Amino acid sequence: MEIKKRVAEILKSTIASTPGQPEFYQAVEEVLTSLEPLLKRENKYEKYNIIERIVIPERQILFRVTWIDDKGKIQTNIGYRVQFNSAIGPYKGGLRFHPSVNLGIIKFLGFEQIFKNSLTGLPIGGGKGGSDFDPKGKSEGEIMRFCRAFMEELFKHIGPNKDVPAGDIGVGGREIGYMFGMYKRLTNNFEGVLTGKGLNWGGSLARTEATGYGCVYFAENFLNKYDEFLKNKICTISGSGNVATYTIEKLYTVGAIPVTCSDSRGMIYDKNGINLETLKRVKEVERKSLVEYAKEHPNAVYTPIEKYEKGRNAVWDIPCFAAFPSATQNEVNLADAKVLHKNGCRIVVEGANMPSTLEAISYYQENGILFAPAKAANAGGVATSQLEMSQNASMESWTFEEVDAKLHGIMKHIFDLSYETSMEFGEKGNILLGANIAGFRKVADSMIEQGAV
Ligand code: NDP
Ligand code: 2IT
Repeated sequence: MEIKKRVAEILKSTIASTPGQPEFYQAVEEVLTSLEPLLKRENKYEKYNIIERIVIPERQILFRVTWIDDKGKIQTNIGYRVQFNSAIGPYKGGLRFHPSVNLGIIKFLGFEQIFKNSLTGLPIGGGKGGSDFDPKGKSEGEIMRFCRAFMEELFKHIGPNKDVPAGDIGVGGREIGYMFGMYKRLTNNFEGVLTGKGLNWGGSLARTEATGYGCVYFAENFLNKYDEFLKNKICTISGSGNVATYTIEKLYTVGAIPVTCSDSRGMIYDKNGINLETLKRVKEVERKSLVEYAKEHPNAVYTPIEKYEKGRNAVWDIPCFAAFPSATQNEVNLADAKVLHKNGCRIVVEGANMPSTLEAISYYQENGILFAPAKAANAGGVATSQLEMSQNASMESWTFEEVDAKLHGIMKHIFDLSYETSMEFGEKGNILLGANIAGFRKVADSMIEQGAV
């Protein structure tokens, strides 16, 4: 059968068998479409039914999380862990705590993670998990009780050679700490079952910074191919969490000027550059809204989301050379992409997972905007998680400089591999295609070698 038709057929059967998961279909469509040139060239993937198999998780775990709030009332949430693919290593991927979490979201993230992890060149499979628990407005005690309750079930399904979760939206060092404590209590094992741990108890230096730093390293590798660079360039960033903060930090190091950040309530435009110290204090320490940032910096412009133009993200109105969407999925749509282009944006670097809609991606590609897709650009986080696993397994701890140097090397490897693969398929500079094909090939070939499992 013609490949295009076969891909359409698999997409259709995926939709029919897993209703109500639009984000998952979007991720599947993006990956399968870029695989078409490979599938045309090599018939082994069809022969071994790889595409049909790879879109189905090896296992998905759904569980009730029951915990007690500060008023003594019993609260219930849903917990998820999707163990998507273990062809090249134990399942690896973050946990997201956000009210929007559902099975489709966790599946899209888990599916993307398979190829991202493969691209790093490290031995890690793909998985993702989380809960619809909303950490906003919860007390410290409630966060701890929720994390303990979540681990009370999750511990049965994870392990250092089985599945190693980490953070994602709403899950940072604090939550990893509470979950690790509970895992240890339940299993009586001190082992590297989670990454993003505290530095006193098995965490790796530079893991906190890794995703954001990695995005900037990736952008520099990409731009260097075109004799361009970030120095003295205006950059816009969405989000103000882990990824956004350390993207901003590294942008300053390379001499760029990061002028925006945002959260779920609004955005800041600080034309002389975001004040990193205030940002870290307001978001990491005080856990408050960016309104507080605006109060301290009267020159900064704060726009609440009620004031955004309908169907638009106001961050992308600010003219920039490089845009780093680093908050959440589908935060750059076609209308946003058009404004970025009109204002002369040269490159979009995805810190978040799937922040661009399929229409926005096509628009970048048709209009000469360099596109650094999430699974390549933001892979520095999970790669450094694997470095944490490696240190745990060998009972070593490496210096910040050692880990950062390895991260540098890994981001260069991911870029080179994606770029070379784009050339191999006659699509020079199409990093989306290069990343998808290179990430897929390693996993798919491993699946073939491991037989019908
Ligand atoms: P954080 O929880 O640290 O920060 C998330 C930020 O995005 C916050 O500023 C939050 O606002 C904002 N945000 C979240 N959801 C929405 C929404 N629906 N609308 C508007 N703003 C929103 O998460 P991370 O920085 O860790 O993750 C950000 C993105 O990066 C996610 O897509 C994640 O999957 C991806 N990622 C994370 C990695 C990591 O190592 N942490 C690795 C690779 C990718 P508020 O403060 O108001 O909640
Ligand atoms: O999306 C991601 O790559 C992450 N949230 C990090 C996963 C990890 O295991 O470090």
